Amino acid sequence: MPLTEKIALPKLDWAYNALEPHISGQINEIHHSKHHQTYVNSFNAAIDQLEAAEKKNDLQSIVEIQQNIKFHGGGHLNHTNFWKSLAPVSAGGGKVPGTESPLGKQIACQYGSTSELIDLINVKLAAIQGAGWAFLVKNREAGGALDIVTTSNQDVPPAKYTVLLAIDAWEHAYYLQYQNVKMDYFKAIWNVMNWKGAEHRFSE
Ligand code: MN3
Repeated sequence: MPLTEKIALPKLDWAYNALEPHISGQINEIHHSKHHQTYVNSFNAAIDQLEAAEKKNDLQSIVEIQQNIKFHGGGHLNHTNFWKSLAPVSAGGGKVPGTESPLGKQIACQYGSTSELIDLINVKLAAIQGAGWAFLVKNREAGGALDIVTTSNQDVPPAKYTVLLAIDAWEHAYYLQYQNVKMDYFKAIWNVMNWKGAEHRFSE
């Protein structure tokens, strides 16, 4: 069955250069208008190809196309979560949840403090081999407990999780600015982390 509508590149809530100096405008522009757009286009093309292959009962193609759907569809979902996870400092980016907020309380309960949670996520980001993602998630099957999940390539977190924050650990997310020093990128990104959005998603 075809989808009822094509997926589209989401508009950003901020200008490409609004996260500077932590993430350069050049990175955001290429990342959004080229990389993410390619995931969108390739997913839409693969959905059409799947329909054609299904009509021909072409099993070999069906299997191959589904791998493309997983990769490009995952790329679209992960990047959509990534853009929502970022905010300019002027719009509250980097401002961690207060201890009185539900998310702040849950962080304190499980990790001690937001800075300890950030350190832990950075350790997991550093341990990703090759391309991948780290996510702060809420486990809806475990009473809303927080968890840190990493995935490879464009794999998405299991559906029982609500993504609160998504961090892109692919080289294309930092290389133009940070080159091989990816830890500097992982440290800098917390200055523009949209915790307000995370609090909203946590409370949904
Ligand atoms: Mn990316």
